[in-house]
Amino acid sequence: MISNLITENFREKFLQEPQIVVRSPGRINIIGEHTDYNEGFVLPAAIDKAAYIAASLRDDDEIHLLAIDLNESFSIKLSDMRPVADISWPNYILGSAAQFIKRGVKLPGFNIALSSDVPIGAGLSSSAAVECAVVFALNELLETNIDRLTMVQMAQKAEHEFAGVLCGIMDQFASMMGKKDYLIKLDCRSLEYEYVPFKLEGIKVLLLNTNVKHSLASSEYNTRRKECETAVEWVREHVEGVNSLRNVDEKMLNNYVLPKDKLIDKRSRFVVQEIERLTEGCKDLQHGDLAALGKKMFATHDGLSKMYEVSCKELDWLVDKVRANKNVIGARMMGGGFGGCTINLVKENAIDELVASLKSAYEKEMELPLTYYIGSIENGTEIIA
Ligand code: GAF
Repeated sequence: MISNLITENFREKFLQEPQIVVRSPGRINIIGEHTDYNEGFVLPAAIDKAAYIAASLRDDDEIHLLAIDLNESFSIKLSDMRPVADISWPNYILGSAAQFIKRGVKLPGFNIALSSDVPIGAGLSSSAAVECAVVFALNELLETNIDRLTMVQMAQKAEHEFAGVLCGIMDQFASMMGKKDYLIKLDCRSLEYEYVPFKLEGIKVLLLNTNVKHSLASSEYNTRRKECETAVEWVREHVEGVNSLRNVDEKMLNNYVLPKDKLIDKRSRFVVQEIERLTEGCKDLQHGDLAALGKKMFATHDGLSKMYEVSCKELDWLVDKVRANKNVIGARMMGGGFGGCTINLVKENAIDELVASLKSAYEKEMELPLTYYIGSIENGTEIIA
């Protein structure tokens, strides 16, 4: 059990018992990609892969961290807390702790041991899982009584300020608010959400990991964000009350964006179409029309690949290979892009054969391993000990 492992490691390193052990999951997203920072909708869920932290407060001003899986330690004084340049993992913890200081909470030193089975760089939000776990644990230990939604926003800020990725709110929201067997339909403008049942008879969520680490992801991600903001500015010059692509339709793009710049048009048109696709996809789910939802997932992939240009040859290959397979209802790349996983809705009894045939062909052609997981949908951030 991972909670035993983490407690034992904590004990060995810090010579004390942890005061709390928290689990916070990674996420999948059925449809609605790159829509969150454009104030659109997303449809994510928390999964059974999670980050686990054991934590205790100290009575001095020192922070001591242990990454069990990497066998690495890191220490810093509270007064020196700032983003670290050479190693990334402490930043997710420090950035989350820094949010308490920003809120005027008197933060003492602390010890944290971290372990995670969310594969890194797989587009399953391993960083959001850590951020949510840390914010949640410190909130408990400090008795600050911060509500979950605010904690989601604090975890998101940690990513902005200490990891330098200007992410939307989807990943942290899904990790913190996940509910077993439900998707979350989240309106990223109002932050209103509803849980959508997602227990499909005979169909599983299959995640195929390209094992391409998305090294371009953070710089290109921030560029995409800027491109979308540019489109909004151009439309706003002509249409009152436009604050985000959520308020924009394709006619506005034809009139005010396309004549100015084809690239900005392509980017923003993808987002406008994707927001619409998600809305329609939710109706498909409601009507039990999985085939229609699946088609939209393929369309999302094509948009992400050709219009938003955040795919890569390995992701495209995996999606193309399952396109005509009658056992695959829908497939697309998932998350920020440039690597990571594809998400596939697959008939349960066809999974083994599908994986076996893809694996040998993929590994031969791409010279990379193909790994896979079944995404089972679980609860969000919680105390486990
Ligand atoms: C990353 C980001 F962190 C999310 O906020 C979201 O924008 C996603 O990429 C793309 O949909 O996971």
